[in-house]
Amino acid sequence: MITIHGVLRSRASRNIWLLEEMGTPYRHVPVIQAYRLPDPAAPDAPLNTRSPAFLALNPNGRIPAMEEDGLVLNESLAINLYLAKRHGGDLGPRDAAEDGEMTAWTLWAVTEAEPHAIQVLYNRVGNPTAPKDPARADAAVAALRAPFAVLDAALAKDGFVVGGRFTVADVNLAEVFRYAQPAPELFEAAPRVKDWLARVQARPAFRRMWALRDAEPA
Ligand SMILES: N[C@@H](CCC(=O)N[C@@H](CS)C(=O)NCC(=O)O)C(=O)O
Repeated sequence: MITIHGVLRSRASRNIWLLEEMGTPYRHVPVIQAYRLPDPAAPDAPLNTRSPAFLALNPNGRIPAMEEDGLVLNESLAINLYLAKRHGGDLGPRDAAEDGEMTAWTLWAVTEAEPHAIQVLYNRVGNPTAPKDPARADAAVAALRAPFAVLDAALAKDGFVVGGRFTVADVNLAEVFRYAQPAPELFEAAPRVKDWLARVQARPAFRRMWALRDAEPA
């Protein structure tokens, strides 16, 4: 049985979306971020990212973590690549070339886009640990213009990034580009990215994940 540790109001959403796409049974343990608790070390505190039981799974103290058959994996996007290859059929790669492309898009998302996209989210919507900084949001938007143009061009051929079909690469990219949604100007300048994100977020599996996320305490 696959277990995902981490509340859905975290990068664990990526894994739950993919698992809902695959229809694979899984167990969900809602480990919460320590910074969201008044006293994470209190005896009655819920399981959190500083709990010894969780640190044994991920010594970085970050959610998500995944367990399956004795394997423990950290890093949300690596977890998705593993799950897609092991259980995902055509959501995963059909051959080594597609494997390379899916890995490349995933690493591109996490290096070129995520550091800026998260700043858009934090500084236009809210940051759990610091006040909003509009100048920082604007700088992040400026830095995202080039990655948006690259993805927009890649989507021109058939509307997906790998293999002409919806894959784990789209899940991994979409979950990073979602953080930039509070900057609509980026999407207006990249209409294929706008259309693609709307299409993938309209998928029943994404909607199911989002409903589960909305059901969690804010
Ligand atoms: N690169 C990691 C980042 C994980 C991460 O930063 N998780 C956040 C929640 S989205 C977290 O656990 N924060 C808890 C904390 O900092 O105490 C991944 O993608 O899994």
